[in-house]
Amino acid sequence: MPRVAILTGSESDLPVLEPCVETLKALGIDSEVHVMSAHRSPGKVTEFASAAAGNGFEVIIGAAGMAAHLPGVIAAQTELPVIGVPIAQAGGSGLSGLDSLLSIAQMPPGIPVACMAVNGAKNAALFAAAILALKHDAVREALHKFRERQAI
Ligand code: RP5
Repeated sequence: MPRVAILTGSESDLPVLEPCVETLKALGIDSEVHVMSAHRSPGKVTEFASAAAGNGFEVIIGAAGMAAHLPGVIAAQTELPVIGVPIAQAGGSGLSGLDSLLSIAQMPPGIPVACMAVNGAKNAALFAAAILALKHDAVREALHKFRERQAI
């Protein structure tokens, strides 16, 4: 089963990420959620990101709010594709996620991060699935069925 790591900057982000976990599961993709911060636990991020490919992960989703450096810091330490989810929480920074959106989207040339919409957790799962579908037939079929089901 393909494996995705979901890393997020705080336990307070976890409710926003539920649709990501659920969507990956529905598509038959194994995922693990870990809380670690580019600012508060940089050593943990380095340890995880640099070992992720060797540990069998194929895609990493990085979610964070405010000055959201986590996805970029992950991407700097792995060649796996990294999908960023800017987080906006009720009562958060006051910038409604624009701060995290720009922090993730505006990566300098050389280290890309795929940036989803603010709180775009479900799309992060679907984008991860699209990447995995290039290699895994079961994911390609599951994604195809999902797209058929949501068609109106
Ligand atoms: C970021 O700071 C986290 O990703 C979270 O969105 C935000 C606030 O974190 P807490 O103060 O709730 O832990 O690093």
